Amino acid sequence: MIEIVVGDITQLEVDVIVNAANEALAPGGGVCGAIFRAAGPQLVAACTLVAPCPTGEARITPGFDSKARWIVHAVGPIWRGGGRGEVALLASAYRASLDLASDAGAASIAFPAISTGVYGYPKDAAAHVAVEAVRDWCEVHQAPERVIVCCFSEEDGKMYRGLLP
Ligand code: AR6
Repeated sequence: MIEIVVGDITQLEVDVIVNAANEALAPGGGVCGAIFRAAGPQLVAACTLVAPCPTGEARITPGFDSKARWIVHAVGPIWRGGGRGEVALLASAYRASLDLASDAGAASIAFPAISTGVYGYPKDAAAHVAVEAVRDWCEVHQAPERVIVCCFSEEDGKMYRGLLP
């Protein structure tokens, strides 16, 4: 049910790409920087209309100049050792993204490994949360049919594949 792809999320042919955003929905580095570059300047204005976005939630905007029809901006938690609700907040960010994509009528969605860069969430722990949250959501929803996790390195891709049947 979950597909693992290694590469740059902005190059994927999907209806929705998910951004690992900050609460202000402001342009940033990492995958966020790549997505803002791909979408062009209109994305900044669109984000100000739907910001702020509390941690664990998500917002949707058009994809503008990117290949995607929509961009879902999901705010994952900053890792603070694991005792500050990080697991629940990360799972919630994945679920909120799927809800928005589903409501928009998207048939496909691609996620990056939310929170595992600048926000410091340990990669293996985040992968478990991501896979479980997506699986649980897909068990009770029809669309989007294709759910992709886009890993930025072969090593990350291996780790995710190891969690799938
Ligand atoms: N395609 C797919 N994955 C990528 C790409 C890409 N083009 N570039 C990086 N990654 P991060 P966070 C991976 O730091 O930890 C931003 O400034 C990367 O290897 O982008 O949620 C925001 O504005 C890592 O595994 O997001 C926020 O302020 C993953 O994407 C803050 O960083 C997430 O790393 C969010 O931090």
